[in-house]
Amino acid sequence: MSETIYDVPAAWAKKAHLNDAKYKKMYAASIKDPDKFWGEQGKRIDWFKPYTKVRNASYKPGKVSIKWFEDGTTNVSYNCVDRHLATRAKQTAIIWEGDDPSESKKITYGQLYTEVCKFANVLRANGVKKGDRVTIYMPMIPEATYAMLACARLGAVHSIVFGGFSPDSVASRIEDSDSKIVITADEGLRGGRSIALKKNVDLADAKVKGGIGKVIVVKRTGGNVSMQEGRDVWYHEEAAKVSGHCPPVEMKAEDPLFLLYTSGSTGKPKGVLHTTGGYLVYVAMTHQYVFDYHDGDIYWCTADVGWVTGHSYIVYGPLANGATTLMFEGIPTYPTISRFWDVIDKHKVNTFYTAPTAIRSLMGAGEEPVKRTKRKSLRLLGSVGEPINPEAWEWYHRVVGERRCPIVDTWWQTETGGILITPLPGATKLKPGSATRPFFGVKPEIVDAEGKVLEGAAEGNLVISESWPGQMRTVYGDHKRFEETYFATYPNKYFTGDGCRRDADGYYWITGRVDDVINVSGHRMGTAEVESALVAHPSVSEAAVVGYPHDIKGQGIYAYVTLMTGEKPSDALRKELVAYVRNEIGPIASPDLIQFSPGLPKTRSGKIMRRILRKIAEDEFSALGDTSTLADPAVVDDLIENRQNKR
Ligand code: 6R9
Repeated sequence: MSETIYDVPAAWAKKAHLNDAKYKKMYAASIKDPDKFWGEQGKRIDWFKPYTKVRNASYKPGKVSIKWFEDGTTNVSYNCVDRHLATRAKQTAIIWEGDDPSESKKITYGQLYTEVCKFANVLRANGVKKGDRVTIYMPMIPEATYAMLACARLGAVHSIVFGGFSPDSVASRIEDSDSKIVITADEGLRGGRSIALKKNVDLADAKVKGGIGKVIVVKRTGGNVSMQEGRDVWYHEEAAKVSGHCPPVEMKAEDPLFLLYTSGSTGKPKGVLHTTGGYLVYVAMTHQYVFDYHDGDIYWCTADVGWVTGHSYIVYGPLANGATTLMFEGIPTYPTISRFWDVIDKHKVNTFYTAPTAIRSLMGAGEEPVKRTKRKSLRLLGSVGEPINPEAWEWYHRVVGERRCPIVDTWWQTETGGILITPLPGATKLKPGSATRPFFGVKPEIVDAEGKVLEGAAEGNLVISESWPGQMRTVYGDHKRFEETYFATYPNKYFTGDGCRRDADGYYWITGRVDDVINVSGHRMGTAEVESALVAHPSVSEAAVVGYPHDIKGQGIYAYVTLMTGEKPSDALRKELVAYVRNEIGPIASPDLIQFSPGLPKTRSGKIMRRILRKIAEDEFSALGDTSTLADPAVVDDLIENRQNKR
């Protein structure tokens, strides 16, 4: 395979924190003596009581336990806010860019301190204590960050639910996390359209056993909402009653910081639990090195705080480093398709971190909408969420970055807390489509189906064989599920669920999920979740969902649906099913294609053979493989004949 290699630009070699030799030396040291390496790195945050133990992690079957810096105490909110006050009180912490380009504001570290303290005092006045879970269902406004840091300040555990999720999804996450309180806004605003967040919380309340105890409502649009006496309070009214000081609670390194629900192969989304000390050390360090952060940089990650990328690289990593982080409420195409580039010019953004799906959709509009902007401030580009195809990479590099900006293609997961495989600007030569090399302390391995570790150039499943401080600690309330999902497939290794190839230069190329998770526009969706939403519809008897290649989204959702006896397939029913799934889970789960099929390919023991359904959805009829174990091979001919065309 011919591949282009991009050298480190000369301007970068001079100013970057790292070069290739330094990377190699530090990497070797991090693997040889992790205790020493992380013992030093842990000092990048402030501790109330210093740790004496660094790492205490075991992946042993039945005994998985992960602890870092366990006897130290600290507070995340203190590290992201208070400790910067002496030197940065007047420096901008957050640049907020509203959905409407006429709306933006800057929040200094001094103001951030007051806002976070007020929010914490409001939470406390409304009954929140250390260890309580708090659900946050918010648009991309500064109050979302204040709320996160306020929880951290009190030692409460936040669980953010993405604003695009349905009332059902909100309800099941509130119930699973046993949150007594929800923070929301009257409405969100995206692309000129409002999203009825408060109304969704009202609808969710009816579905939560015992109901929601308390709802704090931030006023964003001033839209009409109904407030329920005794349950709902306005944030601005509560905030007017409290002081702008609130002492941070002393937390143990392994006390929980947040829960974030993510989709897996089976069952309901799981609550990924991250803790205090190790997580903060890891996100601060990766933010510094991966984005080659220097004081004065204007840094923009376009994610939503509802996803892990927003947690680690809009809020915690940048703020721990005293950076200026840009928070964007809107979408890339509103009011025009030049919006991203206009915002870069408006705020003189130096580092821009986005998702391949956004790049592919903007690519479709050609170069002109980019070229009409200057982008002179840009120095570094980043990508996250899914494999970036080399065409999109090249376009991003050539058109957006005018060949002077390196691209960091960062591979990681909700579970990993921070970036694990990535180029480091200044140190790493780039190959379009490759996440390149492991970050410090990360030991990736490629294994075959039997778990044999493959050496040299190889392709197989990606596992990580040592612990790193940002790693998730458990599935909330279900440690057994944690062990079974991540540590049972390949004993003594963390299984990522991703396929991967390592080339002769030791570069890693992520090939996508190898389990029943599909990645739609960088968002994870379990096929089982979409299937259970479909079969809940009265006309549906059975459903099987797979991913298929989609030009913009990366993967689209392809659903095979068997109807109840007597139900007739129709376009109207197809539309109804799409709307039904949107309503059950949220718009990101909408099936792109629905094929009505009288039967699904099953083994004689009744197991659906997804491999075959995947191949049909991918248009690879010649590669169906062995179909001899099928109970009724004729089903396959019907499926091929009636396959849905790609849009
Ligand atoms: C951070 C985030 C995780 C899954 C992961 C993988 C895919 C993320 C990627 C990538 C190729 C990259 N993924 N970054 N694949 N190259 N640079 O996205 O977390 O939402 O949990 O998704 O996303 O398949 O396993 P999350």
